[in-house]
Amino acid sequence: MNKIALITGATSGIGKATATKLAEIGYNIIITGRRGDRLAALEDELKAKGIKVLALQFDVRNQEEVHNAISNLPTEWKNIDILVNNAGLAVGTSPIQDGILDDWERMIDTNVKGLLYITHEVAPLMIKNEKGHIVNIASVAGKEVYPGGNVYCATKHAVDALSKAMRIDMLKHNIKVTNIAPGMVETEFSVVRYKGDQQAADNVYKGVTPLTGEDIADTIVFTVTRPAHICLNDIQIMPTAQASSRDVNRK
Ligand code: NDP
Ligand code: 8X3
Repeated sequence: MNKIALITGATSGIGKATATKLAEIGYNIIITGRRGDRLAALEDELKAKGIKVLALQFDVRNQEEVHNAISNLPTEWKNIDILVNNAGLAVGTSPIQDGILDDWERMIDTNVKGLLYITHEVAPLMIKNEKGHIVNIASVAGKEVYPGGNVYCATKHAVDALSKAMRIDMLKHNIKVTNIAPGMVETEFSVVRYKGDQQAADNVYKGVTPLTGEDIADTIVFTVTRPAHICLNDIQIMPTAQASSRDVNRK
């Protein structure tokens, strides 16, 4: 059996590109997400590359669904080598006093609690094998805060902290933990953040060449293919036209 990678949020953007690039170097892939039609289409695409694919449809916010999906993995899929904790989102850009509570719950439940639920199920499988690699997709928003970023930034600061904490907890089990902190990546991220307002989403990338999901996937492939004795702890990757959350060189 080839090595196995589980990628959360594989139906779009960074997760989809990562599933594709890991499949291209021979990993068998577990893809997850809520949208079943997207999962089925990706399953077919990846299988055409000659690897094995398992599609699991669940919401990372639902602890019971996460537990059932991972604890019922067929035996041959339990030896997960790589977990990419990618599922996540931003919703809204309101200042704190105008924040919509449901948006806050969605971000906290997905980006923090969802990541924890998955890791709580998968880490014991890796510990059993005394090897593995957990890649957490954080953000520049986990390194800085910016206007309207409040709760999203807080969730990504939490991911940054959890990456450091997991690295300590996993140390004696020979499990690597990598934190990846991208700047602007053009995916469905901004359409989700602006609740379907395509114009607002397009404005985020206006006048710059943003990163692509494939750029982040290339970085993840590089990270997980280092020799056993090397762990890349924390990678910040930005478009050349972006120095920080607020410093963007638009033409
Ligand atoms: P996309 O919106 O394109 O993809 C997000 C993915 O997360 C989708 O596959 C979606 O699947 C999944 N997802 C969201 N909520 C849930 C949920 N409750 N349960 C299961 N899956 C869920 O955005 P990106 O690819 O850009 O985002 C991926 C990660 O990268 C996120 O964590 C984001 O915060 C982070 N990031 C993004 C940046 C950017 O500029 N784009 C920059 C820095 C970090 P589905 O809807 O099918 O459930
Ligand atoms: C996504 C990047 O700058 O919108 O995490 O927070 S940003």
